[in-house]
Amino acid sequence: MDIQKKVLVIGAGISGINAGRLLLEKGEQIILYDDRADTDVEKLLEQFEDREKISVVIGSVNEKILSEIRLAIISPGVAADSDIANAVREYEIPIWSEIELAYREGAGHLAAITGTNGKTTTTSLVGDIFKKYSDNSFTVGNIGIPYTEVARQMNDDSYTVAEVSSFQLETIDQFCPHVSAVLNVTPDHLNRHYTMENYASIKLDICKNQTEQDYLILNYDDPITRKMAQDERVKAKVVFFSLSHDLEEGICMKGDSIVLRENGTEHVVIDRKDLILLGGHNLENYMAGIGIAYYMGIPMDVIVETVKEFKGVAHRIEFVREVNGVTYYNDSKATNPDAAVKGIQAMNRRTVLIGGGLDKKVPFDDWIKAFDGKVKRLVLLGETAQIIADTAEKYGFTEVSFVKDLKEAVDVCAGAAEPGDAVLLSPACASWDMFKSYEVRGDLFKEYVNELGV
Ligand code: UMA
Repeated sequence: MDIQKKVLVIGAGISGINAGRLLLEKGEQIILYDDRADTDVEKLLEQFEDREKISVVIGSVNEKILSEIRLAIISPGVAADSDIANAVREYEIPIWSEIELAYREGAGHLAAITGTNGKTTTTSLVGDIFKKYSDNSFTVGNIGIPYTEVARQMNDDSYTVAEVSSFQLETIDQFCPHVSAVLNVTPDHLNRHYTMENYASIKLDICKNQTEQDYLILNYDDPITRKMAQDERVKAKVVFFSLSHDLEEGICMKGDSIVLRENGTEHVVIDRKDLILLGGHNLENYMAGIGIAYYMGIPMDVIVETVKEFKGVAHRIEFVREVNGVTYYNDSKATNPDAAVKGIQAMNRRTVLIGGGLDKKVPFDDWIKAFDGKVKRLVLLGETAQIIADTAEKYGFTEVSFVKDLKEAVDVCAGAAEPGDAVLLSPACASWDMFKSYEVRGDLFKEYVNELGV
């Protein structure tokens, strides 16, 4: 990267801090920008070794600063059409996503996974497969480890899997995985991307730099991802996976087994009884993960061995504890209605359900319809509490409690549930109206559940 002027890093969360550190290591001068008026600048600077080469700007950037920079690295949480991004663009300064910077600094074999749901589980599975295959592997991105944190440790032999969100794909330039995957596209983040067409289109950008040598894994059962195969941006070889169709080529079910079919050859990969994670959505995650690892060149025996051992990720329909005959599950990762549909579908008993959170302007109808007589009481908190209650009422569901915080939610659930019931935190919304992240929300839920009856 040929940069004499400064680099502006937009957003001082974990992406911005790690992008900043990488740039400083390369000898760049950086300006770190954040909106938050209460940012503790001294504490922020403590996170960098080379403090002379960094300045922090809070609130807004003036013309002088803009004239000093030639590249901006944007954090995923900052919208590509935010005031700061627009100001940078007016000066014709390129804006790269944090993953773009990491990609240019990284090396080796790269797989990247996007989709509305299942991407963390699938990324984690592929990460485990890579780890079993090679001592030189990395699992990065939206899953929680910024790509820029480890990019400079990579070499030509490294195997990396990146979970990438639409926020991160919005400002890529040359980013090019050898195998990419779009698992599914359902309503999410419409407050940021406005329309489903735009949201889906940003997701498909994952493949825009791929060539005929590369692979794009798509879900055949999702009408949006199935149609993506015909998009003019797709140059890579398309491989479909399907839970409900028998595919001539690709990954699908044959009876109870997952099979991978390629050029007339069929690999019987694994029987579903040998899988730990339950539910159709997890079979899809397994199929996608198997396809991604296979087309990354990982031997099938390594794939099968890892798939058998894979136990899933925290905050995804995670068993917490049984108290007084009531089973508590943490599904804090259900940050949109489609994920929450899967959460409630996985319950096989009467359930007291906690929902609500940040308003992403997405409809809750499908989630409420999926209650299927199982939900005994809906305990609501956060920005969307009333919106969800109104939607529920539309479908005749009125067993609703409003609570001010998660602690009260757990107490109300403990009071409402009877032995044999489940309590499920599966909010259908992002956490950011009340918590720093869905992990913090899920950890707090587990903490409160663990305090019950003590
Ligand atoms: N900020 C601004 N202006 C804005 C918005 C934010 O200055 O308009 C500042 C905030 O004040 C804060 C910083 O930016 O100081 C936060 O940056 P960020 O929101 O980009 O968050 P990071 O801490 O860098 O974490 C990001 C991802 N966060 C988001 O996409 C919102 C993390 O994904 C990811 O794990 C991490 O990078 C490492 O790659 C989280 C997530 O919830 C888990 N993602 C969404 C999802 O999964 O649905 C997309």
